[in-house]
Amino acid sequence: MRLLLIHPSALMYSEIFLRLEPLGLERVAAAAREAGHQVRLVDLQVTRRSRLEAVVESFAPDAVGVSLNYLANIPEAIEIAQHVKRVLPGCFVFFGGHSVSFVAEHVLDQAGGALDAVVRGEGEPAVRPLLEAVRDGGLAEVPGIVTREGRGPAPRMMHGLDEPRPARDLTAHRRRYFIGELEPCASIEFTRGCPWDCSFCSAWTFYGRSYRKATPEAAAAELASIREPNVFIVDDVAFIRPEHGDAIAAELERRRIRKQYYLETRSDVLLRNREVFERWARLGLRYMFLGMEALDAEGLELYRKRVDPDENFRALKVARSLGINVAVNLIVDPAWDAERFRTVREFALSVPEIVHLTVMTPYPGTEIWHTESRRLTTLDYRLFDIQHAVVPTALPLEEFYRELVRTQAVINRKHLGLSNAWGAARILGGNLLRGRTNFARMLFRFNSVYNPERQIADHARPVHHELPRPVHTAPAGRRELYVHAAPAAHRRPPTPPPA
Ligand code: B12
Ligand code: SF4
Repeated sequence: MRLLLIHPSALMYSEIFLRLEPLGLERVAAAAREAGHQVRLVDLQVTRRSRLEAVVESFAPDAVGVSLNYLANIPEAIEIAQHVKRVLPGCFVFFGGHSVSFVAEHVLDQAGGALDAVVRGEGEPAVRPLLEAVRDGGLAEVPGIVTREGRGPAPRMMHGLDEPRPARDLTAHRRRYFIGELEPCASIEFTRGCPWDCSFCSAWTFYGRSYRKATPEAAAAELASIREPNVFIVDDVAFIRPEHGDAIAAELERRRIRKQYYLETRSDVLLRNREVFERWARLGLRYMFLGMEALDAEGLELYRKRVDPDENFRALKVARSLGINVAVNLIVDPAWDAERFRTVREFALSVPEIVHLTVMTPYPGTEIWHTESRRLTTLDYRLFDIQHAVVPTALPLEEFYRELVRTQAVINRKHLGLSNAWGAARILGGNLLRGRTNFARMLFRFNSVYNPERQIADHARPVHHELPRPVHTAPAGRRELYVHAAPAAHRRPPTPPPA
């Protein structure tokens, strides 16, 4: 069969700092190709919509799958499905990915006849049976399937991550993927899942709190096959198991692989496993993203982060001593007043780290979707991008955005190195000389992307598709939130989080 896989556009407020390859979709593509299908992939983060339309006509796919990791992309995906059905009425259209797994039935209703199915959970084990069923019948038996007739069997979970290797050859324009000054940048996955259970996050509920690892040999072989000099490690929390990080490092040393890396981890993991991060710093680890989330103990407890402020600050010191540049994330509570924003600005300017701000947002699949008692002020999918306030703000909304953007602007001037003109000029000069323009563009785009008037205007756009209204009852048990019920082998958290 001919299968066309599509990744929607980048979200405006994130593409300024990064734009990364659609790794999940490349893995789904690889699984379909292994099953003998002809596969094309269009990534709208880096491809014009007109090109997609041309491919739909010339390739005339039998099936089209759209990746929906982000709620904010759902209206665009529905619109793409409608377009495909208009041009190719017989084509089977399905959605899959993280966010849509939590709202599958609702999206099927909203898309009407344009959408044939949603696949919940991991795409690799589902795509072969799905395409067979599209050809031969038996759709209701496909693991993870949801159609207008109802749900099929529970989604299947892969035992390991070594296969299939992402079909990177299917992504055109790979030079356009970047994160900060790491350009061009590929992505890789060493582990999948997270054993913690933060209340605002759906990473753990999607994988049922399971945790799986690639073998060090397969991880190193995949890295060796990547042409880009920079790599973003997509793991939710890198190097939870130090011996796993060490074993991959040993393989890289043996094969003499040298790249620059960016990863995400937690403060307690960095403190506990300092040596492995030190070894990776020698191998090229340049940037690290630490989810600090809150500056005070009260906030950390509210988000069930299971670290204290002291650990967070000690982790920053350790990263500095290893020469790793750190980006920290803080969650902006819409209840913040001007004084609170001022404190955060002061903090951000007092530390050498890059500070990111994301607005507290209850997502389907998170605990706070059920327990957050403040009423949602909007159900517009497009505003659920953690850059907009979707619950009431203590400040008038305009003032909230003014404070938010002011704080981000102060932080970004620092982040982009403008307070250190020589540093910025060096990076910029080097990148431009090498023909890399993403970083340069990013430097100049900040003011056009981040501005309070635009954020306010986003709230006034006509809304065609809305999220379902949350049911405000705490789930009977956390398993009710899971997409995947983890098989016993993967169920035990590798490092029990402290009580
Ligand atoms: C890496 C990552 C990113 C990367 C890469 C994104 C990209 N281009 O793919 C970067 C850093 C760019 C990023 C950015 C953001 N991210 Co992000 N990201 C992740 C993370 C940590 C891992 C995703 C990943 O690559 N996993 C590995 C691959 C192999 O798995 P996968 O993509 O999930 O794909 C599998 C399945 O989902 C499924 N699947 C996927 N697509 C399809 C399609 C079909 C047809 C089928 C059948 C199946 C299928 O099969 C795949 C293989 O099993 C997840 C958390 C998580 N653990 O999922 C958050 C997560 C997806 N991100 C999140 C958020 C909020 C964001 C941002 C909005 C944050 C911000 N403000 O900057 C931006 C928005 C990005 C954008 N669209 O412009 C939220 C999603 C919230 C939501 N419900 O909408 C998550 C869940 C994290 C969280 N804490 O809750 N992100
Ligand atoms: S540690 Fe990170 S990935 Fe894990 S549940 Fe918390 S926020 Fe989500």
